[in-house]
Amino acid sequence: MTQTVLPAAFGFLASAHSGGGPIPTAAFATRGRHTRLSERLHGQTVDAVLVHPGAGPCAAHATDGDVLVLFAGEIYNRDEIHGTVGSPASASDAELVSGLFEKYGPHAFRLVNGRYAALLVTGTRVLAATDHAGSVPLYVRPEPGHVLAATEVKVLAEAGAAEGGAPVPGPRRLRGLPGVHRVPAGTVLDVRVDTGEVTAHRTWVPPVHRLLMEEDEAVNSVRAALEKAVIRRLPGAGRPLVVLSGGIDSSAVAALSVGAATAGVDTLSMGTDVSNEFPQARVVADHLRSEHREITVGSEDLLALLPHTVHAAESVDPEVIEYLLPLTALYRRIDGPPRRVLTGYGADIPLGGMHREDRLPNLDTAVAFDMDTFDGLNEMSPVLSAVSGHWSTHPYWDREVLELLTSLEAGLKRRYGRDKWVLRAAMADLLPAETVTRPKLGVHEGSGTTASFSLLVRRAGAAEDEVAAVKARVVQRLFDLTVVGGVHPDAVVVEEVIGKILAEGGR
Ligand code: AMP
Ligand code: PCX
Ligand code: MG
Repeated sequence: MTQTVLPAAFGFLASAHSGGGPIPTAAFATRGRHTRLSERLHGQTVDAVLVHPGAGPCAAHATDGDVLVLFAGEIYNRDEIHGTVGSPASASDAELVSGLFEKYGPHAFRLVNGRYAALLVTGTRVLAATDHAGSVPLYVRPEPGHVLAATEVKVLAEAGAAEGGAPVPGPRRLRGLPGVHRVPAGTVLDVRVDTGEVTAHRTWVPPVHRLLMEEDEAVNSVRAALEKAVIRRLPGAGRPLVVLSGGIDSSAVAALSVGAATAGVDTLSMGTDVSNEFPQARVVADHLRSEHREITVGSEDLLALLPHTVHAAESVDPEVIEYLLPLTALYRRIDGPPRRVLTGYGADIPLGGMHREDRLPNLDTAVAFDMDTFDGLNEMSPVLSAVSGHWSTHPYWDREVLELLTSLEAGLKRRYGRDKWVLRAAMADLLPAETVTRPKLGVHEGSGTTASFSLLVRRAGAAEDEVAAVKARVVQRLFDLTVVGGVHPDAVVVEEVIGKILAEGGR
């Protein structure tokens, strides 16, 4: 197999300080090699650990004069950025950010279409930046004279409570972790290291306007944007892996990958002993002639991975954890060298795919609500696959694709009685007719995950009307144990956690 091109780093921990300050141990869930660096700039010193795939030197940092950039993830509009900063084609993503900063200052991050978290240290400031979707989580703990930042919050939990510091505008605090703040999606937090003072600048907001378009124009725009996003996610040689459910979202990604990847494409489907969608995925794999594999996970084994899912995603949203549990199980079963994994995740958010009724105002309300509330759920976190060394990327949440899909008027999303009509029409020539027309269940339904988790809670003694509340408390408790408390997920027995919660009753 040809070498897969992966991001220079998957994550980092950094400590910027004007005086001293301990750096916590880098207890990432992300698997990879650790590269340490220590840089003395004019006004502060930076100690950092980058976690990265592969054995070579780590290119995820760049220093230019008094500017240091740490960069986890990857940029998808490298060509445009080269054009504006005039950097050599070989420039790393960290160097591109450094070049953009020299020209635009903190507005540099408004120009990047990527899947990344970045830290830029200069003068007495630390800029902590997320991509438009906040798809690589980033956390900061600012206090006067010392700023800690990391792509996994469990790493900062190790550092203990901060001793105060200035109030932080915008960013949400974290459950059980005083002094730690999450950088919101599409935001640069500008932290003054000497005072700990923080200013937040938005670099992206979800579109709230809607576009009226002729059918053909909408269909062609969606096809072109998605194709470009897939191509940009397949740099250089190598064989991508598409996680394929057989629904329109992931089948479209698989079809466009087959067109773009010269080395061929692998597809992978998961199911459980309770339920699977293997036949639907097989139809697509046969049509595309991908190298296809099916993985069956027992539902007991699946539920035993709840602590691992919360530990990796660092999310306390019980629904999101149900979506991510089957994917976590799937990623953990991908063995061998690090892979580049493409998914169809997120298509249903701007297209209103989970909203199964006909009225257009309600559809647009659902889209607007989901676009207003995705931030902080961490559902696209790369850590989910990085625990087994793989890099995942989600073409529907490419900045250009997401902006287009969100802004299309609702009647292009639901049309002729079909959900996600514009996407289905855009892919009609590349996929079997039955794939293009079939409505599909969500991953949590198709794999039986929601039902299995409900059954486990019911068996432990919860009444039917308590199930949702108990699930929410289980997920919170798993967060407290594995993310805040540092307990290894292998050491957590889900049944015991549920039992304790039920024994505590209403508390
Ligand atoms: P969904 O929107 O529920 O289909 O799930 C989001 C994404 O997760 C899909 O677009 C696929 O990339 C992936 N996925 C969902 N279900 C499966 C499955 N059974 N096997 C492999 N990948 C899946
Ligand atoms: N999905 C959806 C996203 C889940 C909804 N998230 C949200 N509203 N923030 C998708 O792939 O678009 C499923 C399983 O469906 C995950
Ligand atoms: Mg979907």
